[in-house]
Amino acid sequence: MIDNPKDLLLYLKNLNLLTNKPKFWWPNYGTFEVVIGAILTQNTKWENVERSLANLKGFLEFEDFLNIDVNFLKEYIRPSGFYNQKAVRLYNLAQNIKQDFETFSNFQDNVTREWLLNQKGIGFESADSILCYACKREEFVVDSYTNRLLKSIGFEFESYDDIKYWIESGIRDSWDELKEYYEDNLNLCFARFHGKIVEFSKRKLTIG
Ligand code: 39A
Repeated sequence: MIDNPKDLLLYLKNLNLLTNKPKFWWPNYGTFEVVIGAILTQNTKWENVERSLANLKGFLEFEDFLNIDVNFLKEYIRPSGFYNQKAVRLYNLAQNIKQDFETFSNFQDNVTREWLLNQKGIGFESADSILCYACKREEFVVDSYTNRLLKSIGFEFESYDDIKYWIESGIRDSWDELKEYYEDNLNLCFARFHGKIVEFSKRKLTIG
């Protein structure tokens, strides 16, 4: 029986779900491309995002993306759906990063969850994806897969933040036991834990 986040992590870890995946799971971890992917993946499959990212070749760096024409952007990201809305939101987000942080590196070091949540089109999941995978912060991403998996093992929560707190505090409380697997890097642990949940769910596996 799995009754805490550490046991869930160790159960998933045993399944070797991230073999042949990048170390931090999300492709091009620590780059502006993650910000683009975090918006594009809303309400669509990751495979559609990959098609959009391939179309955006040459515009994936922050400084290049700032100069993209919005109408071209709309066409490039068409495979991920809601492309008119997502293009305008992504374009405005990039301009706001430039205005408030000047460089992407400064954004990575100084952006807050509150700043992200104040941007149009960024909810909890997108904000935490950007913080964890683009800005290398100790933030766990909760998504519908996480919700469903926890429900299947008997845990139900009232809000996004309740799940996030349960997982993050559970992992922090067991860190002495877990840190040897994650180079004593909590961001690496949260990045891989979320990645394992997504890969587990996409393979339609179940526990018990
Ligand atoms: N749903 C998803 C994903 N599925 C994913 N990968 C596979 C690699 N990423 C990065 C984000 N969301």
